[in-house]
Amino acid sequence: MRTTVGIIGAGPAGLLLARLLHLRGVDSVVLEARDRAYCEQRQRAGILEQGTADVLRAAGAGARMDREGLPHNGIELRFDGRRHRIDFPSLTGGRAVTVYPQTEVVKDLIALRLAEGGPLFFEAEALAVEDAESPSPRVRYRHEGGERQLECDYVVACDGSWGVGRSAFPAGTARVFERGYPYAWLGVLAETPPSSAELVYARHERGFALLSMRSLELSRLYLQVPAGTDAARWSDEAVWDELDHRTGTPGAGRLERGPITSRSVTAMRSLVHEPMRYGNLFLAGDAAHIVPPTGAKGLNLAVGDVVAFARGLAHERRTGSSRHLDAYSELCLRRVWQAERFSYSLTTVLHRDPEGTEFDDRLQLARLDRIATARSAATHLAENYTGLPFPLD
Ligand code: RFL
Ligand code: PHB
Repeated sequence: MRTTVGIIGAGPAGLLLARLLHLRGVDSVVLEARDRAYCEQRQRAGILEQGTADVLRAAGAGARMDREGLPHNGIELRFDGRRHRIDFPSLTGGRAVTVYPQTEVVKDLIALRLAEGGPLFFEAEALAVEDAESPSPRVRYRHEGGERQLECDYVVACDGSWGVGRSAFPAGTARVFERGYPYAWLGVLAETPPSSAELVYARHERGFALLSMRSLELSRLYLQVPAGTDAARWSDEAVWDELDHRTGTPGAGRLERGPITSRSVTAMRSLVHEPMRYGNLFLAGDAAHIVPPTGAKGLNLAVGDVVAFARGLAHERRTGSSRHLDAYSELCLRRVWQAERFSYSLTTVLHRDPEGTEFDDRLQLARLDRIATARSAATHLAENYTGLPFPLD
């Protein structure tokens, strides 16, 4: 099989890239290791930056998001018995975010891809990218019991943090910058209306807690837990009690409890793979970088990468100049490092470091107090949370 762009992975990055290329008249083939139901049900992100929502609309993938997504104009910080709201539009010249689950973004993009008739193969696992430095790189993959080859002009590995794309960089051509954190998130999905209209980020002596949502009927809740925690060891009652304890402030009321339908523990790490290109192989999304989830940046970074690739390729086709495509890695990495910085900073100001000292506690409170009292500090948070400009914007 032959195509212009071979895309590995049908997560948000791969699916959106296929759609953006289709709209620019560029053919592509998407190879996805898992089945469709798995891709559509994997519980992950919930927050779309302003720019991400705009890109989905421009790609014709925004209709259901605009009907069912929830526009959010702010978040609430809770710390030291205080509640403080950050109002996005007034601090950013009108920008906001949308609560629309990643599962739904993925469903919408899969439906569009199948409707437009573009090739999307499920249960097609890429095994290796070969001849990446040549003008015709290949993806070797397994599908329907046999091994096959996809010949391409470009390969974009959108295969997440454990994919094969990264391993096609020969030794010495890339560097990985990485950082771990001594804590993790226990995330639960609960069949109960969100107890607050906006997301609540709480810093507490016993650890961080986040009250989020998937819809007006479904809550998504997170607790900081020690790295390596077994989710099964937390009873439903213990989860609710701890959420109440960490998010409770005078006047906040108790959380509305409901059945917990899923639970999982997510490790926290930061990782950047530099560069994001080798020859005609490009990395996009989690394949190139990981952020701790606190800043809600992962999916939005993935969108920025594939927008940059699609714009760069379209520019080359239109003008014959590979200038933008050549700058892909550099342009994406600038935005990636800004998101790494923001995610790190929000993570470390809100989580309890088990090795931390009382001095660190005081410093956290001082940083939060600054956000609550200085417009410049609140503006900084709001600008980063609602999203910095995409490459080539
Ligand atoms: P994905 O979604 O991991 O998709 C990669 C796809 O590639 C497939 N694959 C392969 N296919 C073929 N051959 C192979 N060899 C393959 N190897 C892998 C996989 O099956 C999969 O379908 O990566 P992508 O597209 O880069 O998207 C990235 C986002 O999924 C991720 O950054 C976000 O979910 C991160 N994230 C959040 N991001 C936000 O922007 N806002 C949020 O609110 C937010 N909350 C979160 C999050 C991630 C979380 N977890 C679980 C890590 C909350 C959590 C708890
Ligand atoms: C989520 O709803 O999954 C979510 C929201 C905000 C975050 C992280 C995760 O910062």
